[in-house]
Amino acid sequence: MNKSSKIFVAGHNGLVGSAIVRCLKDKGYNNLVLKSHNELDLINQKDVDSFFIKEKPEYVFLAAAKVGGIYANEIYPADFIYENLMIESNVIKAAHDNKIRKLLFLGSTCIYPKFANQPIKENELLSGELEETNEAYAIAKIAGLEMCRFFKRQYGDNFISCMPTNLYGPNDNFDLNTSHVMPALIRKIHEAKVNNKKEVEVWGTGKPLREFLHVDDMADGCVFLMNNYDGEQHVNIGTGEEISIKNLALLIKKIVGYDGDIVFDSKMKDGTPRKVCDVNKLNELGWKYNIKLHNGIDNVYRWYIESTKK
Ligand code: GFB
Repeated sequence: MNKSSKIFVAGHNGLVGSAIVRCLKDKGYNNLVLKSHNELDLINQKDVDSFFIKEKPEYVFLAAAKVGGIYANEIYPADFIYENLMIESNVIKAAHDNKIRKLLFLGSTCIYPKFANQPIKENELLSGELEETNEAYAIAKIAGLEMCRFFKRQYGDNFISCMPTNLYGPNDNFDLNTSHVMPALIRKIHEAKVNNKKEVEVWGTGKPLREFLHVDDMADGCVFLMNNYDGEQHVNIGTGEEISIKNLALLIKKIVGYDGDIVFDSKMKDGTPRKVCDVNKLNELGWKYNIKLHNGIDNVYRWYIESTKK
């Protein structure tokens, strides 16, 4: 990409898309095409085709998706598989039809088998059964990365894919039912502190291990891949480090300055026991993450306080 390249960031208002826009602007890319959900419904193929014919972007970051945490995935599987398949099919096909220069598709490390060898290498894909709590989303994301791979193979389109690990950062979803664990615990522990609650309830056993990458690091990794990678296989983006949900809750408790108790609700599901990704492929390409977990959580907590000020 050069600084005046026309770049479409699909999903620019979300956690991931807004970070990619911040990163592109910081690096001096000033010709961005941004359409909100109301301006462009990516589920409607005719609207997507007309948009691409009119705007003719050169580069596309496909960050738009229907996303959510373990509970949202469990209660809305049909919405997760349908909306994500429609978004990715419409954008990838329109990108092909309009011969755009390059597209980066963003998936998630939940595409890997529940009991994949850890750390998870890219070639573990489709080597075993999926984690049932996010199977619908995972199948949609697997379809998206395979669609990119097959359009590259059949037509020579320069469509690449990356699989970020669990992400967190500003503009995250803090709704306690549909969010991921990081924003949920930041909000729950903050509200317990403010309201002098004796304890905070964490879902599951606290035993699962998760890897967390700050979304500003993820965005930097995506711009790096757009400029430096043209391979057929997808690329993991992560830190290669993991933490238990229990220790994550204790870390957030320390950062927030909450002195109540952390208790566990074992009626809620744990989901996959581990999903730390192997980041050697990306490291060997020349990119590593920067934002350490403690600093990242501190950054998001300060953003959350500012954004919830009355
Ligand atoms: O982040 P999370 O919802 O999704 O849950 P996954 C991670 C772990 O945190 C699970 C536990 O073991 C949850 O039970 N947890 C504890 C909580 N307290 C809470 C809470 O208050 N809220 C939430 N949400 N979790 C997601 C997939 O899996 O990974 C998505 O469902 C996506 O589709 C994402 O792929 C990257 O990490 O289990």
